[in-house]
Amino acid sequence: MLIKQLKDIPSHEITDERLYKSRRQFMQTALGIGMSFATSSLILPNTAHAEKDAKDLPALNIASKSPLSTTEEDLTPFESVSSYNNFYEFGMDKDDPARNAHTLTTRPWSINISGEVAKPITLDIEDILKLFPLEERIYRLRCVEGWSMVIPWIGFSLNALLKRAEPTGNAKFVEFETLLRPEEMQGQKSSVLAWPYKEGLRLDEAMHPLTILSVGLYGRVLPNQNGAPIRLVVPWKYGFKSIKSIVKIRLVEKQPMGTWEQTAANEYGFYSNVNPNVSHPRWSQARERRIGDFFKRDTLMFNGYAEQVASLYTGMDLKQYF
Ligand SMILES: Nc1nc2c(c(=O)[nH]1)N[C@H]1C(S)=C(S)[C@@H](COP(=O)(O)O)O[C@H]1N2
Ligand SMILES: [Mo]
Repeated sequence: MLIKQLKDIPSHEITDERLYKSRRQFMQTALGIGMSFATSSLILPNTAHAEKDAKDLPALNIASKSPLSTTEEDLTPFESVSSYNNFYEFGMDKDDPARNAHTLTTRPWSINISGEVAKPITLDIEDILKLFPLEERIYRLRCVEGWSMVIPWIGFSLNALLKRAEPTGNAKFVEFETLLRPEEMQGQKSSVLAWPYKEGLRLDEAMHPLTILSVGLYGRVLPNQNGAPIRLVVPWKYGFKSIKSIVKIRLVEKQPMGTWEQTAANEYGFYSNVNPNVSHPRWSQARERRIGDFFKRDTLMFNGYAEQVASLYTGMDLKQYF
């Protein structure tokens, strides 16, 4: 079953990194580009529909810069953040989302919060933008594939939204769901994943102040390819937990099953905390390449947020609960 699913996944996701690199180098050579050229210049595709510049997008009203930001590292340029993406609803290659996500209409848009809550609510995105003061939060994002970025998100803590629905004592986990609209999300016409995309967090992870809902980056509304109009960002977990274009949030008693866990449970665990000591079966997680860099760097425990989040996992064997 797994093999069947995997045959649809592009080769760079299933070959190891050495092969991927040599394929890139082969492509560079084939294109007549010198090997000495850093991979970063090749990685960034030409995308006719992608915003060339953050200034092409509407600006957001930002109330403050969060003290929870990571400030010691260079930001990944807007052009890379908005052109090198994983968003399988728009295709499986890194440049597909920037090319295809313009078909998504992000208004009207609402998020429904239901399940184990005293006050189920549906909030319109315009009301969300009025209700919650927006902060700039600079976070590292690390994909399980071995690349990373540093992104100035605009958003607010998820706990502010969840508290409005008043979770009951039975709420132990939170499940998130992406929009299902194959007319506008061409990737949903393929069965490479079970749509709609879903992800889950434990309630304490969801309530942690570092966990945000993001509505923008670089001071502007989110480019569609980054999960417009609203997406999750959980900086100490692998990128796939940060689900995009959310329409449903459900508080539940039992641990929910995320789309990637459902696709390959031996590869993608429920927790998926960034952990250099626990390898993915096909890729070591010890090192990573920051987009734009040539050399790899060491991956940090909990992606560098150990001080804030390690206590959530006290006493847990993180090899078992990967
Ligand atoms: N709905 C949805 N959300 C998603 C994905 C996806 O395919 N569909 N990909 C995930 C993965 S694997 C990563 S690494 C991040 C990438 O976020 P970015 O493109 O904004 O950097 O989004 C995550 N959220
Ligand atoms: Mo990812």
